[in-house]
Amino acid sequence: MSRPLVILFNPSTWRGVGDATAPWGLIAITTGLWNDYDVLFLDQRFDRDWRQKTEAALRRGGVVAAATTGMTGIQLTGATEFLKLVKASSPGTPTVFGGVHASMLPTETAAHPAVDYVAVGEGEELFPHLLTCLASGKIPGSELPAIARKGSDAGRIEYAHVADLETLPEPPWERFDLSRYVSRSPYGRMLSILTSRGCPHRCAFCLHSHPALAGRWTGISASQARERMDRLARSLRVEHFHIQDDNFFTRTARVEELVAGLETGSGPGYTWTVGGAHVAHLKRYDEAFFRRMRKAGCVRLLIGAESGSARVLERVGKRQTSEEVLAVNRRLCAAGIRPIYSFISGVPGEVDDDLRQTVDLMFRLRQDGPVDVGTIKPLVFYPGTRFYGWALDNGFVPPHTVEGWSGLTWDHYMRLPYPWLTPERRRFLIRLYYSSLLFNPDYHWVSSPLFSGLSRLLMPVTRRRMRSLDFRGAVMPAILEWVQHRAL
Ligand code: B12
Ligand code: SF4
Repeated sequence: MSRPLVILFNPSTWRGVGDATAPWGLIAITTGLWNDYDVLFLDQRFDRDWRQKTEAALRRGGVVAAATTGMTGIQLTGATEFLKLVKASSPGTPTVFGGVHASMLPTETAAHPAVDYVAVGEGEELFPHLLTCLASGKIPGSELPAIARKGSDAGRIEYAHVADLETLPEPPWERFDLSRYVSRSPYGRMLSILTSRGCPHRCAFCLHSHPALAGRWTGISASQARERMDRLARSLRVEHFHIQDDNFFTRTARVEELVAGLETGSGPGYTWTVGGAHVAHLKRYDEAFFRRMRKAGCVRLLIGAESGSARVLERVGKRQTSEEVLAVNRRLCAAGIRPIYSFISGVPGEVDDDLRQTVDLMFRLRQDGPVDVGTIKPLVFYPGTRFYGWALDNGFVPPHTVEGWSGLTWDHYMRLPYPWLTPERRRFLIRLYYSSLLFNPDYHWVSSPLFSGLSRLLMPVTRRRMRSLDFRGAVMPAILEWVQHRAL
């Protein structure tokens, strides 16, 4: 007799842009399944025939659940398409929605006609429990408080946590075709990975300001991280890892042990970038340690600088100062690690002077060496975050359907229902964003010789515009905006 089947679906992120990040969340929740279930794993970005495959699986029967993940924004379009297809083809097949968006808005997500169950929080232990219930024909009740369904009492839903990443078995990488998540990068064949989850900080725009997540951090050990990277490098010929942890540097001892292990001999044979670094942790390291990190393969760090204004940093709850950012920047540049920064605009209460200080910080960072100062991105108020509460108090009327949330991305900034921003202010923030993009001729997310050439040519104008915050008549930012909209 064939084993029960679970269908897992990863919806597309940006359509036109070749995002190849592996869906680690979905992969992680299969860890405990393989003994009892078969898994059909579909990724909308790669499986163009996902509809046919889903229908064929449902026709064969024995599907214990069809489940999707989803971040707020465009992924919700694919997620709901998938769930609707399942319900249209096989109304009796239980459907499950998990991941960040559903976890933040469980009752609303469960109200969707094509959703039976919402998995709230981390799924490694929760999902197998839910499947056991479904496979035996039971309706999950109070024994699974992190499962929401239609009519669930919002006050009783709990957020599921895994105790400690170190104690979880390694996800079964070999079960997946991970080669499709290996992409090209300036450092060779690149794979995104994670070695930790969570962050001890609570920046008001970030998911980690949600009460269920606040302060939590868990990571695999240095030796587990090393083994994971070595193994993936060997099996997939990976030359560069993009470590997408929210806050990789949370545990100093773990970082030091990992670096000590990797720096030996001629290095690990691959390089790595860290996608989530906070200056509050980086400031602990001196230049000598950064040199050791460079020897251990670290080539880039993506640092959330957010703002040059102390007032804004305080409002956000980002525990750092511009002087600290500059000091870390100098040490990283001296050690040969390339920093990439990210900034935000549209923070509640922000005035032009705050933005001027941000621009000033960007100019100062550039003085120390080859730095990608990054962009100043207009803030989107995501559900579950501290600023989301502020947005609701200030007239934001959120969508009330899953589909409605799919348009809530900064790419639709002009249309976001944020009544505290006039159309002129939005236009200004968008122009600032695209001008800041031009301020990065070698921006790693763009990597186009045409963009690099043009932005170098326009640098004197861009500098003037950024300094004066005057974008009237700015043609190039408008063209970039048009191009980006078409690509997304
Ligand atoms: C990789 C990543 C991306 C990738 C996409 C990944 C993908 N495969 O599609 C890229 C680079 C494209 C991306 C883009 C963006 N991202 Co992003 N991204 C991440 C990041 C760093 C890691 C995601 C991940 O793999 N996590 C690890 C896994 C293990 O966790 P997980 O996915 O949450 O899964 C667990 C649970 O949620 C649950 N689960 C998940 N799915 C399911 C499904 C079922 C059925 C069940 C039972 C359980 C379950 O179980 C899993 C294991 O415990 C997270 C931060 C983070 N560390 O999570 C941000 C994060 C998800 N991104 C975020 C944001 C804001 C964005 C952007 C808007 C950024 C921007 N300004 O442009 C864009 C939006 C793109 C879009 N809307 O399409 C926010 C999400 C906010 C929100 N409400 O959705 C996060 C949480 C960052 C943050 N700290 O605020 N991102
Ligand atoms: S430091 Fe980064 S990951 Fe941590 S709360 Fe702030 S923005 Fe989120």
